[in-house]
Amino acid sequence: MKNQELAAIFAQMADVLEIQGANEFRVRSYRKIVRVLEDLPDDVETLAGDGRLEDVPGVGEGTAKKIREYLETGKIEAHQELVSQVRPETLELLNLSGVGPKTVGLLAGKLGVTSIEKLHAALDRGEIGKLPGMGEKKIENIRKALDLYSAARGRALLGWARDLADDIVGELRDRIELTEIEPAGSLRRWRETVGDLDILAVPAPRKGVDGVETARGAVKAFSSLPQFAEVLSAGETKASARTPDGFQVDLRVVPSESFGAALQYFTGSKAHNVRLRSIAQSKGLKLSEYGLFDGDRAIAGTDEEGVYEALGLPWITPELREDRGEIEAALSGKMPDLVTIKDIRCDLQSHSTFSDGSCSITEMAGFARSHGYDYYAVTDHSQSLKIANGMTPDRFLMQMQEIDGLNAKSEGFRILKGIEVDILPDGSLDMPDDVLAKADVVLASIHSNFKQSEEEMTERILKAARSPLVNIIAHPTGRLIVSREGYSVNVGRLIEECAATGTALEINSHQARLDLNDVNARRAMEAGVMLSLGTDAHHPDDFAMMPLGVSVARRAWCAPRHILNTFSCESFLEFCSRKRARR
Ligand code: DGT
Ligand code: CA
Ligand code: CA
Ligand code: ZN
Repeated sequence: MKNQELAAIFAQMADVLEIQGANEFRVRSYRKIVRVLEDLPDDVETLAGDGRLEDVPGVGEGTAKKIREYLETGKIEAHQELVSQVRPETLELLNLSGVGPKTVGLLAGKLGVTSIEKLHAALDRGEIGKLPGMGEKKIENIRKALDLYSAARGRALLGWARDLADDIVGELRDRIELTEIEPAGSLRRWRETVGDLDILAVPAPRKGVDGVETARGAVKAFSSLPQFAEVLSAGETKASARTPDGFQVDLRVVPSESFGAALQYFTGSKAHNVRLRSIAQSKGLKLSEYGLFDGDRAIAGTDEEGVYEALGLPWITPELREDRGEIEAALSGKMPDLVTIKDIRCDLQSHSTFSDGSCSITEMAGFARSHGYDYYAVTDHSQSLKIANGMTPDRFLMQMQEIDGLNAKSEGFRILKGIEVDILPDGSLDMPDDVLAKADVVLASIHSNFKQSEEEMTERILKAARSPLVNIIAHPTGRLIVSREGYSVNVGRLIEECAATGTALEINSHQARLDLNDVNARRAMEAGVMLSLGTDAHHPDDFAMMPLGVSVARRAWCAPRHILNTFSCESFLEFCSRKRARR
């Protein structure tokens, strides 16, 4: 839908005007249009086609004209004109959580702070405190936001990067014949963010053409891919290019006899490689991206398995290659039996039109079933989450009735009656117990009062975990990768409480969340807490994010038995009712 694109454009206009200190009524009128567009149930394109744009409350003649301009030309002149008045580096400051256009205007106007770098410097020089309204607390928050943003800056979300990698690999395969092509680096290890993409390729040998020429052909094909806005370099066997978003992709063309060694080397991590190299040295061997050598003689390198084997190790799955104990486990023959996507029988968090999802339960269920699942849980929001159209107890009861009806008509597939109930600021649940007791599964999570102290926040979540009705704490830390630090919950305490009460913790599998992350999920698993995977689907397409959640579970060393989604529907329901029975 064009609605969201337009909302983003008007929001940016409001931001720029506010940075410039424009008349606040003008700013407010743009913000209002943003809200109208975001909440509009109909497609603006359809409305414009029917000549009904001006009928939408809040859309005046001027706005309607701009919307039509966008629908016809793909841009709005007034927007481009406004944006050209501020530097893109200045607008980047808006990505800092808690820093709005007013603050940016102040920073730029009074201190000449017009970029992330300049903000760093100004903070170090202690200049920010001189600005009106900048107390110590606020400065501390800016510093935190800056750290968080800098750590992830220029890095892409894993899901986005994987889609890009698939596109590039597919397109390249269409254009030239390849014996091997494999994205390596952090992407192959399924790290939650990816700094740049490292692709390795072996072109197929061609009669009468030498290796140098085939390599050049591959570099040339890569350099002309439509995914790139700019080619940074293109040599004999190597090329680097950048997408329109500034994301860098490297191609390395390697000979087939060193493909395995190159794949091993460029998959990393650096820490894992350092360990492998020292194992090689201890055996009097030399490991590099060209192969494993005994003197001048290559003893492995064509495939990765061979490299590990020659070092006396089983092949180690890329998700574990972080030097977090995988070398020791491999040496002692104690590699974990990791969960795979094939073990997953359901999705345990999803939304429907009963709250902020965009499809009916029937549509979502149809898709989940065609996805190969045995069951899935509908978990709409509860009423205090107004922006998500949360359900009142009555609507939840109605929903459960509807699900009973659907289940009665279908065999071999079950829709679970679930809810994602809000944990209110005092730790109580946003739905009466007697209504929750009718559900098959209850997820509880935080969507308000993010700023509570660690003590308050932790107590708030622990209280929810202690409720016999709560089965799963959803997105337990609330972090959004890149854009929002989690709330200050003591994860260690939460894990203890969940272990004691038989409550599961979620690995929210949405690409922007992946919450719990790999490190915390591993702590939870080791403490005996069950983990639950949910894509938080608001649309059937979102179910496709499940592999991301599985990758977090794998990076957390989880076997199928640690993951609720590998259970049959009966066993899962048993898990849920066991907690209630403890009451
Ligand atoms: P990224 O791109 O920041 O998300 O992370 P990676 O892991 O993809 O890192 P990148 O692209 O800098 O390099 C790809 C792999 O190449 C890395 O995981 C391991 C290997 N590598 C790069 N530099 C070194 C190095 O100095 N020593 C060793 N042993 N390996 C390296
Ligand atoms: Ca990389
Ligand atoms: Ca790289
Ligand atoms: Zn949610």
